Amino acid sequence: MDEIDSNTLINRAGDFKGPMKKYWNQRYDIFTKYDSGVLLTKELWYSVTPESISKFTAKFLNEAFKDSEGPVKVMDAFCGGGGNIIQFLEHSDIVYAVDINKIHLHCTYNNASLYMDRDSLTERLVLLPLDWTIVDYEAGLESETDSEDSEGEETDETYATVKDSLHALERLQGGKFDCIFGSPPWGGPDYIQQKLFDLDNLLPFTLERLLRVFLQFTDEIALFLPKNSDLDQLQMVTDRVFGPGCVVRVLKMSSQGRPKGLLVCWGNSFAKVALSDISL
Ligand code: MGP
Ligand code: SAH
Repeated sequence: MDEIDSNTLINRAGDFKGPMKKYWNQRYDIFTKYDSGVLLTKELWYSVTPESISKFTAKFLNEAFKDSEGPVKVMDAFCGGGGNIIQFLEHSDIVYAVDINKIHLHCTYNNASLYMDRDSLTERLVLLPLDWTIVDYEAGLESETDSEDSEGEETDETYATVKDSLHALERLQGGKFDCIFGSPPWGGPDYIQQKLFDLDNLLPFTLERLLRVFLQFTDEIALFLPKNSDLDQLQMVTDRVFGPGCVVRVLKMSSQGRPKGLLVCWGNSFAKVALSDISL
């Protein structure tokens, strides 16, 4: 039985048992600089976006927003181990990295610092602990928890507290984002056991709720979703959230010739990008 906790940092071949072994074997596809000191928890090992896909995603976003006024500002709503963040930093100006898990925010910072100098990170990377479940898309912000309850709340070394989340939301509401990207949890390696992945099973919300929450910040949203996602359901959710006739663009993403996931994009800026304009 595999007893390693999902928040444990693992980095030796012997730590990878059963279904986890393949992720260790793919470590240089996940981070080409793996040997420079990459930090990943067990959960991150199976969640990080492989580097070639993150690179393409960041170039695709850059192409979509290159003509926007001012610096290009991107939020990764589930930054994890920084796989996507590193490439957003290469191709955008200001990058906000959000995650519920402070260990993961630390991994993001550590891993990004292997790819670029710390001065650049200080100027262009904003790390925010935030639990998205605090946001209620119907009532605006501050849903399940009253902000006054957070007064005097104890600190938590692993997960964002209510106070952390409210503070992060204040920061996020002050900024105009060109787009939000996110690779939310799919429920772990067993996601592939479903013939069609039910998009109501994404975490921490259904796809519909996730989109409604993100629409409070921007109309341009890109998600990295399971390769077996139910595309009929995707269209239905798109119609419900954005209205019939709205285009959702779906790109199949592979690494080393193997399909890994779908880059799913909503918004006019994504619709107009010609793939031939993206250098690979
Ligand atoms: P995979 O499908 O579990 O493995 O993950 P792989 O290597 O495709 O297996 P194969 O046997 O089909 O070759 C593929 C990629 O999907 C990972 O590298 C992650 O980028 C992403 N991914 C996988 N899982 C289980 C998750 C998850 O739970 N959350 C998120 N955000 N991404 C995941
Ligand atoms: N794209 C990332 C991996 C994302 S993994 C990379 O390439 O490294 C998904 C992340 O979602 C995890 O780090 C997890 O901590 C975070 N997460 C899960 N529930 C969350 C919530 N309620 N609010 C914010 N982040 C959450």
